Amino acid sequence: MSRAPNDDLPTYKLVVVGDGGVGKSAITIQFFQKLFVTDYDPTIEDSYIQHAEVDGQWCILDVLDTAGQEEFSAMREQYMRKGDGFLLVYSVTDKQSYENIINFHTQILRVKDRDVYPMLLVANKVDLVHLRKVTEEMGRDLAQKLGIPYIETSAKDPPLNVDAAFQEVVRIIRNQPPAELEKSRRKKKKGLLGKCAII
Ligand SMILES: Nc1nc2c(ncn2[C@@H]2O[C@H](COP(=O)(O)OP(=O)(O)OP(=O)(O)O)[C@@H](O)[C@H]2O)c(=O)[nH]1
Ligand SMILES: [Mg+2]
Repeated sequence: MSRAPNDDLPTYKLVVVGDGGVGKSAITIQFFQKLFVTDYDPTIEDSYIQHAEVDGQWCILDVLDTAGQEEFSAMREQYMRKGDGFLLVYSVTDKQSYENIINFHTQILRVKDRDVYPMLLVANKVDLVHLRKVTEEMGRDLAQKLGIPYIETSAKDPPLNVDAAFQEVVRIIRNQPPAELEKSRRKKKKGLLGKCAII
């Protein structure tokens, strides 16, 4: 691992979400450790940190690999509050995981109290061509509906677009208009004033 030129770097907290078994840990471990984990060991919560260079600029990536299993869903709000950007992962072999993306998207916006937030739709396991149930078109349609970019990945060796997915989220975070934050603050204030007026 090459060292970053200095320690005064922006840190981006990325959070990987999606249903159980879609490959969140496989993608994260492939990115950080350059290996494919074949076993399924359900995650409770794991975090990884690493310097990374994206578009010639160094940063620190602090990645949280979350639990997809429903029994751990109570932890969601807490980690959503911490994230600067999110990878919304589903498996192209699992239609239910695709349909559940909307719930993660909605919950993130609600927790953040924003209309938009840096997110990337990640269609994983595209190497499993014969088991594929969610087409690229369906993925792109959903991404368009949510107003977020789309990427297809495979965590299996040789990996496809795994580095690209993390880099893309950093790009989305860096490129978000500063006005967005201000807009959501105003919205909040307006909401409070509105409530006062009713009372
Ligand atoms: N063929 C193939 N298998 C994958 C891919 N990604 C993950 N898998 C396999 O799918 C299973 C589940 O992967 P995990 O990464 O553990 O799934 P997860 O989303 O982290 O699941 P939770 O931690 O329970 O939320 C494992 O057996 C992985 O080896 C992929 O891109 N291609
Ligand atoms: Mg996992």
